[in-house]
Amino acid sequence: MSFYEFRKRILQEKKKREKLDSKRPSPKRDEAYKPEVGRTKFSIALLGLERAGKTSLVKKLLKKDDIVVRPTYGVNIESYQYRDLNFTCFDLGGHQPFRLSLWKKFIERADGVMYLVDSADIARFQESKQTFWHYINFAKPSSPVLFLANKGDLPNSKDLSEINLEFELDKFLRNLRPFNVQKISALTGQGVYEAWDWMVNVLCGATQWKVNIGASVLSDIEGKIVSEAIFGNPNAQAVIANDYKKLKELTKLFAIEAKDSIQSVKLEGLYKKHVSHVKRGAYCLSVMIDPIDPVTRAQQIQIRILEFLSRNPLEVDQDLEKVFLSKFPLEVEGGYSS
Ligand SMILES: Nc1nc2c(ncn2[C@@H]2O[C@H](COP(=O)(O)OP(=O)(O)OP(=O)(O)O)[C@@H](O)[C@H]2O)c(=O)[nH]1
Ligand SMILES: [Mg+2]
Repeated sequence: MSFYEFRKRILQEKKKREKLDSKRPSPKRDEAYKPEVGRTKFSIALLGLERAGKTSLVKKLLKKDDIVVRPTYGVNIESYQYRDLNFTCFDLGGHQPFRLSLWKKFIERADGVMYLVDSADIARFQESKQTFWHYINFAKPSSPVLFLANKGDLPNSKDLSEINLEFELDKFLRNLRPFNVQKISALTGQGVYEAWDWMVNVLCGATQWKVNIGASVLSDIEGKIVSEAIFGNPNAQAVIANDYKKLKELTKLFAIEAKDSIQSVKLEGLYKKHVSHVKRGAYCLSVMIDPIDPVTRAQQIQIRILEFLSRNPLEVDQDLEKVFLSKFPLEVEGGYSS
């Protein structure tokens, strides 16, 4: 069968399926994610345009380094065992005919979704963004979604903050599902296991859907510190005292760097911790979080706090820890346990 005949056939099938789908009840949108304790089998759908690196990721996980990757025709279904758990990976072909004919039914079945983008292929960001936002609607309302900026080994790959802005990932702000963004390289393996761990932890309920914030600094756009806080008990505070000093310096530098942009986000590493900076309008807010926590979640919370502060300027000199914990008690864990 020629490619065009094949395409014609799947478009016909797609029309038939859409007719059937329109008769099905739509899923509830208000169910929060609840992990099922004791469950050991999960399915993960791997999505992304062709050449994003889905098959390479599966190959890396399965340690099949000797296999040459070829474009996926249809879907590869692979079993992967990790930490006594069994995963069925739906490695879907990214070419458009497969997106149209196959993606929806696999996404609907999957317990978790991973979306890969080639973070060096700027020319296809728009297409990838539209594809992501279109197909993510078919995921179960509560299933975790992990957005993977792949090909992080390439020198021209975009960093996480640029990917966040390009793909408008802030929109997950109003969404109940667990969501995270990570940078990986399916070729070198960089970040691959950390990414898988996040998905596994969310599916098994090991990671609460919370962000553990160790310290926070609010500055104005000149870099002048307006409010600051180290979270948690005095012991934990002593442990991070040095990092906290560094956090203040980094916040100032970020404020100066981001001065001319209306909004900006950046993620930096600090000894075994992450620092996430967010700038909106007149303020910059930085937080120090554990690398295991979802960075995107931290940034979403920061953006909401900045929006809150710009509506309520009189409360700016309030204790920052109180602002976090009173506005986001179910989402923010104050202080590190160490
Ligand atoms: N430099 C670099 N190349 C990568 C990386 N991941 C994948 N590639 C290359 O990108 C090309 C496409 O990779 P695939 O794994 O086949 O991509 P795919 O998303 O499965 O593509 P389809 O099956 O067509 O949907 C291959 O040449 C890979 O070697 C990466 O992290 N870094
Ligand atoms: Mg493939």
